[in-house]
Amino acid sequence: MERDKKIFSLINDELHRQTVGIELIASENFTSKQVMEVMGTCLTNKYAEGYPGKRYYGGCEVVDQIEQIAIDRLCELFGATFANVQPHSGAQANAAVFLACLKPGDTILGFDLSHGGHLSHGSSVNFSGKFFRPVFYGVEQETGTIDMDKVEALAHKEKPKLIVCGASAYARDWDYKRFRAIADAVGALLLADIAHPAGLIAKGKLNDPIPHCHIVTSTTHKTLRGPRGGIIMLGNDFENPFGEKTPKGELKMMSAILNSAVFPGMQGGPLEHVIAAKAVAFGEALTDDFGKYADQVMLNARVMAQEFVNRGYNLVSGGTSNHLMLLDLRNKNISGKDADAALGKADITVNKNMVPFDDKSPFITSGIRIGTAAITTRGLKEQDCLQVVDWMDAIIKDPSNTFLIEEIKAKVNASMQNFPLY
Ligand code: DSN
Repeated sequence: MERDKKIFSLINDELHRQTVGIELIASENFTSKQVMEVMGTCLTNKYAEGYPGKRYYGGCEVVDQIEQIAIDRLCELFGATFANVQPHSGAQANAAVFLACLKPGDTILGFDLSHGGHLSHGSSVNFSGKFFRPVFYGVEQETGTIDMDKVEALAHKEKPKLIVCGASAYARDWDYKRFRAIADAVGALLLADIAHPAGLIAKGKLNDPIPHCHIVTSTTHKTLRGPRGGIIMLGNDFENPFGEKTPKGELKMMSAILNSAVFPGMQGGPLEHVIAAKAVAFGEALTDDFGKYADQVMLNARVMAQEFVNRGYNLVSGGTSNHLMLLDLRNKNISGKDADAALGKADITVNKNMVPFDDKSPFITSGIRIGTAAITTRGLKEQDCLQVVDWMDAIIKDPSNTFLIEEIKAKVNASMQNFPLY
């Protein structure tokens, strides 16, 4: 069969783009070569509806082993007692949890999208906000952080069935223990969506949700540096179905209920090529090297955040405790959209982002979100991060100076040659 030149040529264009630029989108990363290789294998040909040992198709003896390895490695990585590695994405994982635990119209308490939350935690434009009754906590205007007393008061007022902690643009750690105390007090289940910080949590660099949250979901491709996909985990709450910790009788078979919520509830056949790549990524994350990467991700983020502060930038919450920061550009006289576009012209990729209490629309925004996972994978260290901030600051201060942007772009491209991608 003739090779599809058009598509391969476009893939080459994308590889070039990723190679020459500085990737600062907080939800992106670069997988290892072997993770990518595994995704492009014959495993994509296989249908395997069901779970290892309980499939609806013949010929699953090999993929059964692969999926079981992925499950076992994931449980080892996070100290989980149960894992489902089939969700196609984080949003699918969350949807499966809602399907398993809620009835239409039930109340969910999540983090406000406009304060840094995620669409799938109850936003009105997402199914989670249409089928359930969402209420939201947010951050304080003065501090940019969550006031747990206010979360507690809201939970007592609204009596949610499910509380969600986790975000897409929150630069601080989560008090899972306090969230659990609140959930217990109002009889709610607690879900942590750790899509962003998963790789940092896996290596013990941030608070651990597993001992405190009934259910934990994540994506696999952000700080965790795996293929695009989702996962669901349980800690100890449902280990002893009849024990004191089991919150509700009908949830005593939680692992079975979650499995059937993913398949057949939300999805059909699992993507075994992606599950195999997840297994490879979990294996990589179990190594000591991954711990060093996690440390460097956080160090790079702290160095960048401090440098932005030194240069007069307002950061939501004043800095960062994880891999990302949210710059409020309102004192810089430029919108998130325009900053994103100007930086993009110099091959520095960020995303425009609403800031809490934003007066601009989600298409314009007052902020940009910056993350350090991808540049850290690439090998950038603290000094390199200072240089990146210098380039960004120059462009943000003078976004229509095409000569300056071209000059910085050339420097960016030259500098990235020192950090080979593959
Ligand atoms: N919300 C996206 C992000 O963090 O970029 C992921 O769904």
